[in-house]
Amino acid sequence: MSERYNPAAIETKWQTVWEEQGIDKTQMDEGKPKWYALTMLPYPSGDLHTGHWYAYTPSDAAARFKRMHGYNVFFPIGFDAFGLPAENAAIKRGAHPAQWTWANIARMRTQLRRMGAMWAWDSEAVSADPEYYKWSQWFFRKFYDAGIAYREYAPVDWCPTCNTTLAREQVWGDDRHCERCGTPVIKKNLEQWKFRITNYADELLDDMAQIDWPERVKGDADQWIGRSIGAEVTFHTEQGDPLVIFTTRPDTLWGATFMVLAPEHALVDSVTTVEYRSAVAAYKAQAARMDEIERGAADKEKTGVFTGGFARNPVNGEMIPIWIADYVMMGYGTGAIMAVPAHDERDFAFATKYQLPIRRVITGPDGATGPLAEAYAGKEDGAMINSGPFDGTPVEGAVTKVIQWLEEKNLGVGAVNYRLRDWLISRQRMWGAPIPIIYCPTCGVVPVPYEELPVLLPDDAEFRPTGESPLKYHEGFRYVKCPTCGGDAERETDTMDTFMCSSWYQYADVSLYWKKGEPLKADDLPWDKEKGDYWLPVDQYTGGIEHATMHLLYTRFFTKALRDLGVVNFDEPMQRLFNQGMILGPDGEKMSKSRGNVINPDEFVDRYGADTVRGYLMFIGPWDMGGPWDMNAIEGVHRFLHRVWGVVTDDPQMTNPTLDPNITPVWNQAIRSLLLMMAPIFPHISEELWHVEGNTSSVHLQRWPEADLEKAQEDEVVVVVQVNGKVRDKLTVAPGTDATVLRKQALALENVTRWMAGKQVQRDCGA
Ligand code: ANZ
Ligand code: ZN
Repeated sequence: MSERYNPAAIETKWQTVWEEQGIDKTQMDEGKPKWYALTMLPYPSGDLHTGHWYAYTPSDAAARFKRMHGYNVFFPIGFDAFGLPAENAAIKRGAHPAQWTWANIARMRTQLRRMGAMWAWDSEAVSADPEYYKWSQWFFRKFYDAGIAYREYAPVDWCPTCNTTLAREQVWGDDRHCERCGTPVIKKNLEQWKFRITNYADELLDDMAQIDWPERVKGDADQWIGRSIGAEVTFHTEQGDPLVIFTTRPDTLWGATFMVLAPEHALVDSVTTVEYRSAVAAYKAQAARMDEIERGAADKEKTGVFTGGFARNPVNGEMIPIWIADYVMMGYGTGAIMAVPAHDERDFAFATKYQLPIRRVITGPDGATGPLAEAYAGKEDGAMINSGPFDGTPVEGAVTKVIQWLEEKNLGVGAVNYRLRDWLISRQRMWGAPIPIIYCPTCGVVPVPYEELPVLLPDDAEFRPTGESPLKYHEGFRYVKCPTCGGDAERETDTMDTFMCSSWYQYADVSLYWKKGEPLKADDLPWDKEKGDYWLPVDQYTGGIEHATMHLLYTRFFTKALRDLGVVNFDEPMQRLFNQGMILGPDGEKMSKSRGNVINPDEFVDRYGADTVRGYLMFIGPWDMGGPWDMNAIEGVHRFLHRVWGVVTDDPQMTNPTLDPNITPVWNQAIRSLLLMMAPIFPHISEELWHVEGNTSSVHLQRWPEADLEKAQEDEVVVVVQVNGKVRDKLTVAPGTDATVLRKQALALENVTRWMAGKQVQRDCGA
C-alpha cells in the first residue's frame, strides 16, 4: 500500500516535528569539531524572493552535509533590520517604521520556515531589537573611549531652499538637484561621527592572504583600499610657501609642466593674482556642488582655471603655472599635484585642452623620444630622459632611486596614500541605532554612560518628509539632562549607519539575549564568553558579491578593532567566503517588475513543494554562476522526487518487474544510502521516506554513508564508443586502460569501421 507523494502534507509535518524535537538547536559539544555556517542576514523587505532562496538553499545543504560528516554545526538566522525603506514606508503610510519592520519580519519568518532549512531559530538576531542595538551602542561607546570613533566636519548634500540635509537617494539628476523643490544641491559641512577604519588599511590589505575568500572580492577590496606607494615632494610658490604634492611617479618630476590644486586647497587664494580672482571664485563655487565620485570620473570632461600664480619645481628650478581643477581632490594625497602630461592620461587631456606644454621624460621601449599623441605611462620599459642627473636611468627601479635622491637632498620623502576614507557612520535618519552621545553646553561631548544604554528610539516620532531625522523634532528624545553636570543638554539626533549594526551580527547570533534587561558595563562581554570561544569565528560565510567593499570590509575592520579592545582574540571574522551567483528570469534577464519576469518562489513551493524548489536551485548550475529560471527543469526535479517516492514505497508501478527477494538486503542498503545522500538537498522527502523505511530517529542526524573504495573497485569498465556524437558500439576493458590502446581497439570494432566508412578520425575525446 502506498500513498502518492504529497509534498504539502509531509513538508509542514516535518517542519513542525523538527521544531518540536529541537533537532536544529545547537549545543556546545567539545567532542565534535564545530562548524559555524552563516549566510548574510536578509533585510526585512517583506518578501522572500528567488535571490534569498538561492542564497539560502545551498548554504543549508552545505550545513546539513557538514552535520552528517560529524561536525557540530551552528547555522543561525536573523534580520538586518534598520534602514531607509522602513522610513519611506512610514512616511507613505503614517505608520512607525518599527511596525512595518516587525510585520515584515513575521511574514518572512513564515516564508523562511517553508524552506525547511536547519536554522537555529532560538539564536535569531534582529538588529532593530533594543536588546541588539544596546550592544551596537555599547560598541560605539567602546570605540569612542578608544579613540576609534571621533567627530569631524564632513560634507553632506544640502538643499538651500528646504534648508535640510538630503540623503543620497534624494539628490536627483546629473545636475544634482533636490528631489522635492528642484534647487541645485550644495555641499555643507556638518559635524559627523566617523570610525578610524584607515588605521587598519594595511592590515585589511595584508590579512587577505590568510582568508579563503574569492579572488574577485579580494581584488575589489584591494582597489577600494587603494594603497599607493610614492613620494611627497615640496615645491615652493612665488610667495615662498611650501606646496607639497603627492606622486606615485617621482621618476617623472622633470616632466612636470604645470601644477594643479584642488579648488578647496588652502593655498588657492594666496597664489591667485588679482586678474584671475573672479574666475577662480566662480570655479570654486561650481566644484563645491559635486562630490568626489563625480569629479573623479575618468570620462568626465576636464575643466579648470589658471590662478595666475607659479611655483618652483625643486628638481630643476623651473617656474611652472598653478591651475585649479576639479579632477584633483582635496581628500586624497595632499590635494595638490604636479602635472606630467606626457605620462599621465588626465594631465594629457588637460594640457591638450588648455594648450599647456607636454614634455616627454621616458623613452619608449624601443628608445623612442619623439612627441606623443597620447599619454604614455612608461612604467616597465624605457629609460629616463630630459631628467638631469637621472638621464639614461632605466624606469625599472627608477622610482626608488629618485625617492632616495629626494630624501638625501631634503626635497621630498617616500609616502604611502590610501584611497580608503574613514567610515562616516552618522545618518540624518530615524530608523537606526541612536548614537549614544549627549552635547552639554558646559561639559561638551558627553558619551551616554554604559549603564544607561540603550538609548531607545521613541515609538511616537512624527514622520515628515524633511530629509532630517524625526528625532530632531522629538522633544522628549532630544532634550535631556547632562549625565555629568545635570544641566540642560541635547542628545545627538543622528543614528548609526546600518552597516554598523550588520558588522557584528555574526557575534550577536552566538548569545544575543544572554544579558536581557541587565544594565551594561564597560568591561562587559557582548556575548557569552564560553559560547563565543567555542563557536567563533565564522567558518563559512556566504552571500552576494555586491557586498565586497562595504559590508565585508566593515565587518573585518570591526573585528580588528574588537581584537584591539580585547573583546576577541582572532584577526578575521570569517575564514571562508563564498559568493552565490544570480538567478535570472526565464528570459535570461535580471528579474524586475517592469520586465514582468519575476519568479515568485512561494508559487512554486505551493505547486511542487519546497524540496523540488530546493533541488531545482541546487542543480541549476555552479552555485557561483546562477542562471535563468527554467520551467521544464523544475518539472524534471519534481518527477525525480515522485520516482524516488515510488521506488521506496514499493509502488508497483515504479518497481515492475517485481524485485527478486534475493537482492533485498542490497536493495535496502541502496535505498538507505540514497535517502542519506538526498537529505541535505531534499530534507523533507528524505525524512519521510527514512521513517517509511522503519527508522525512528531523524535522517538529518545520521552519518553520511561511506564507500568502501576497495570493494567499489571494478574489474572491468564499459567504454561507450561514439561516431559523430552517436553511440555505435561498446568496449569492455580493464579500468585504467591506456588511451592509445583504447583508440586502437575502438577503431577495430566492426560497427565503428562501418560508420567510419574509411574516413580518418579528425578529433577524439582523448580518453
Ligand atoms: C605625477 C604623475 C605622473 C602621476 C605620472 C601619475 C602618473 P593613485 O595611483 O591613484 O594613487 N594625484 C595625486 N593626488 C591627487 C589628488 N588629490 N587628486 C587627483 N589626483 C591626484 O594616483 C596617484 C597619482 O594621482 C599621483 O601621481 C598624481 O599624479 C595624482 F606619469 O603625479 B601623479
Ligand atoms: Zn554637562
